[in-house]
Amino acid sequence: MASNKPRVLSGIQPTSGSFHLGNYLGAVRQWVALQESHDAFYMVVDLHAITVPQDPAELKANTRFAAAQLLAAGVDPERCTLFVQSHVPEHAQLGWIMNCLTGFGEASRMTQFKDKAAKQGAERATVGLFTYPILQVADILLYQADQVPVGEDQRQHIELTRDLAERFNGRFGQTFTLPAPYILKETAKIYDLQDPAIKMSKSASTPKGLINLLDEPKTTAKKVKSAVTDTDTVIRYDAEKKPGVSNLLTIYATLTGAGIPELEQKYEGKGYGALKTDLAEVMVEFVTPFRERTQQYMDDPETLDSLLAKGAEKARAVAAETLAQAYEKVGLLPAKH
Ligand code: ATP
Ligand code: LTN
Repeated sequence: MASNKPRVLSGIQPTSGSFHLGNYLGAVRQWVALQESHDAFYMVVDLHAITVPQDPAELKANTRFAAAQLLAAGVDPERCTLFVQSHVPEHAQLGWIMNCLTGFGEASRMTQFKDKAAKQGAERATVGLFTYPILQVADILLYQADQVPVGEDQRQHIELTRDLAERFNGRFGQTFTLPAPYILKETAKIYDLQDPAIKMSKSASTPKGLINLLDEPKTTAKKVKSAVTDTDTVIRYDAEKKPGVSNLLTIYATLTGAGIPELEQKYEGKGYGALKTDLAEVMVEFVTPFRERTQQYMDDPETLDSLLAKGAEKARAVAAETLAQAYEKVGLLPAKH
């Protein structure tokens, strides 16, 4: 049945065995909230994951791990459509159309591409990595999404999506909805615990600043306790002057629902040690059941796979309709049935 709720769509890559805290606070948490008020489509973007070299067995395992973690975080297949990108071939198909609409210079300006290509060395970066954002455009437009819940690092890709949707609509007639980014200011960018000037990322130079949700809770507690702060002692939110402490306050506030002013008051006159000890405990309380739930889904891959198959079927019904419209508009001759 068609829903009259606004639609959201987002994706996460199965490029690691565990989500990190930045993924959760920046994106997945919003996915869970939005499935209540929106017609939500969430996917594990395995086609995006192969834009960098992958181990086949690991990719397969990580795809299930990603789905299991989404379920453990509260993504509910009864209230949204959860699927794996490669199960819906329309993504690659619309991706091609979008490739043919994107300027070479335009794609060259994507900062994530530039960063990732620089990391690998220009010779080793693939054309797939170059067109990564364009596949993301297809992901979003196929579902006529109104909003896309992501972290700050994805803003430019959503802008590209709007540009290409407008271009297509202008050239071929109204076809695609222009999506808006859904980026919560407070958690748009979670920082590395060892270097609060850079975003928390799975490709961090040292694992000490990266909180993986599936790490041993003891490891997590240790990482929180050794987070870099500053030489001052006052616990106050000031993203510019006190980025380390501010990051810890953001994490604390988001996980507990406490306000930042409330936390500042609670820790008035107390040292960083007290804040870190308490936050370590909050983290452990969060990750312990999360790991258990993820493991339960992993222990039953058949159920997991059939749940993903159902999701793909639901997704495909929507995607196929949009793709047929796009093919028709572009002038591709329909195959005779
Ligand atoms: P990484 O930098 O770890 O490689 P990514 O952006 O390539 O992350 P994805 O798994 O594709 O990894 O990201 C999933 C979601 O998590 C995206 O919406 C992204 O914006 C968000 N995200 C990633 N890191 C952070 C962060 N440090 N703070 C807030 N959101 C983040
Ligand atoms: N590039 C995104 C993952 C992604 C995505 C999407 C996000 C692929 N397709 C569609 C939102 C909508 C990232 O998080 N690195």
